Amino acid sequence: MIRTFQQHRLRQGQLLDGLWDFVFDKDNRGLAEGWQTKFPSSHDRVPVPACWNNELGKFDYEGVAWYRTWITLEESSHLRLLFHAVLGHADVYLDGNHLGYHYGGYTPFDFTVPNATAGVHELIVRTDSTLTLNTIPYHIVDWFHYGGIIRPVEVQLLSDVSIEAMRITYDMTGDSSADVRTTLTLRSLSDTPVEAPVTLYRNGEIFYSETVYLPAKESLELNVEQAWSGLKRWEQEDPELYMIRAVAGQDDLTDRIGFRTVETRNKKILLNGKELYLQGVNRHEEHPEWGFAFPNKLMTKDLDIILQMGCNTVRGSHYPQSEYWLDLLDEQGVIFWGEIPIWGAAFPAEHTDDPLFVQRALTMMDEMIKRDLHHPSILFWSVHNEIDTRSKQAYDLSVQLTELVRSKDQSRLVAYATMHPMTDICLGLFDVIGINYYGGWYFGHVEFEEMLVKFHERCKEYGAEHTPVLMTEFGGAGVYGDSGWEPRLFSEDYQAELLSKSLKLFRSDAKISGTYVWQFADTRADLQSRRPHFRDRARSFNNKGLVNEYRKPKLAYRVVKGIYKGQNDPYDWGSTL
Ligand code: ADA
Repeated sequence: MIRTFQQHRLRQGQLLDGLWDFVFDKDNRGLAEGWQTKFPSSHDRVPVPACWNNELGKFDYEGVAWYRTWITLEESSHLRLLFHAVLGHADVYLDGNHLGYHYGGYTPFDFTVPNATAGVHELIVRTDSTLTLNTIPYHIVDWFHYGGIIRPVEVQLLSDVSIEAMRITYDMTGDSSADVRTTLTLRSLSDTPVEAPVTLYRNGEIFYSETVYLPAKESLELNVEQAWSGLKRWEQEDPELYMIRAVAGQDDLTDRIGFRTVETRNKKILLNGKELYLQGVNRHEEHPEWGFAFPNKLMTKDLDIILQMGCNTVRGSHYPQSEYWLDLLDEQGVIFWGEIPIWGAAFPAEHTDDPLFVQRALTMMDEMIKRDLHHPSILFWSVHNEIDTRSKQAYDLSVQLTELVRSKDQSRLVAYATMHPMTDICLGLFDVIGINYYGGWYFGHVEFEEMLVKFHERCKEYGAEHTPVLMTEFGGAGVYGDSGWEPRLFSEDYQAELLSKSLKLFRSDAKISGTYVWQFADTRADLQSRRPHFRDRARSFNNKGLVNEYRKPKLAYRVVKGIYKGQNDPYDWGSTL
């Protein structure tokens, strides 16, 4: 399932899950040799959705690969092909015709083929996972960048009138009342003008209906504005959700919303007017067996573990995570920080303004907001992580991205994570500042308090004295199972002690509104054979997880849980770390 609930009851559709024909195209020979030679009889088959790097013998391939499957139509129909996520570049062909191209990795894209004929159709996808200086992420990145069709592909049959999009926004006008705007984009694929009855439901009850007229092959926007009362807010302890369903002619679409406000005041983040203290972890949606094609069942387990340790928030490091995951967070009242994969610890400033890179960044941001707009759990849209925010290029990129976000969605806070708190020139551009700080791991620990005093001074200089600050990353590696009597680097003991000390420090600073431990689970690091970076990643993993890659708890998990749950830290660390 893509969501935890069904989005369509009338629209027919099917997931194209299963084994697809598959070939690598190492030398990028493309179409020149024709479709048949692309799939010689010896071609492989791989599962979709999946990452090819998880299959035997394909571990370290980065580059072009072709996928093929077949679609059978009983009768002529309007076809919609919906790709929920394909890593990197994707070109889609139906019966040899190029339907289009998408660049991205974690957001959906779709193509409509009106009047597709009855019979069997060949669907081919060319993907390219190559990372370069202007891809997002760019080629140096601290996670294993897989390749493949990582989320489901859906084939839907559209009726003559279909619902292309539904956008619901609101302004709270009181504790339990809101002005609600619902915008439906309807599309006609009919050769003649059509009329369609439209009905909107809230939790199964009609709140609007009208008959609309659509000229042949045109789209129409229907705007409904209403004042709603008797609403229950989405609160962390009681996350009330509302199902909104649109039916237009033979088509339907359901989504889910929650009513809440989020604002900042005097360095605090307020949810429904109440001050929040955030206790969280950074979570990659990654697993050694599935890569980024993360199964729903494991999402439930991840969330159980995260809730059990007393978290009320998760940072989706470093890319848009599955819609199913966001649904679970909505249902459990867990706050989410969403971001796009601009990961810049080593990204040279002079490439940050490459027009193609900027264009890709804006598109990714736009697509993420479009996809996730209705999730009440998302409070933060974060535009980049650890880029060189001392540079003019990063400043300009931040201006463009923050402007885009604010023009698309004003119901959330615009954020970023900086690794240059003492030299950052972008502090004044955001609603929330995240600091990534690896004291005690990459450098000494103790300067932090002094640094923070100076940092708060700098915030004043940049007009950010009231901007809330979150510790968005901190931690150290602890190899699962390596424990002993002393906190050696890379031992579970060292990691646990470092996190205990860091958390106590950050939690004692009233100007910090929350913490995200780096990280929830160990994740695969980039291939060292492919690129010479991250050679300190023992086992080729980023071992800073509180649990290992199979979700087994380390000492640090128990220590952070103790702190987040307000119990005393039972460990007498006794070292001078
Ligand atoms: C950075 C980065 C993370 C991870 C971390 C680390 O802050 O944002 O993705 O690489 O450092 O482990 O060093």
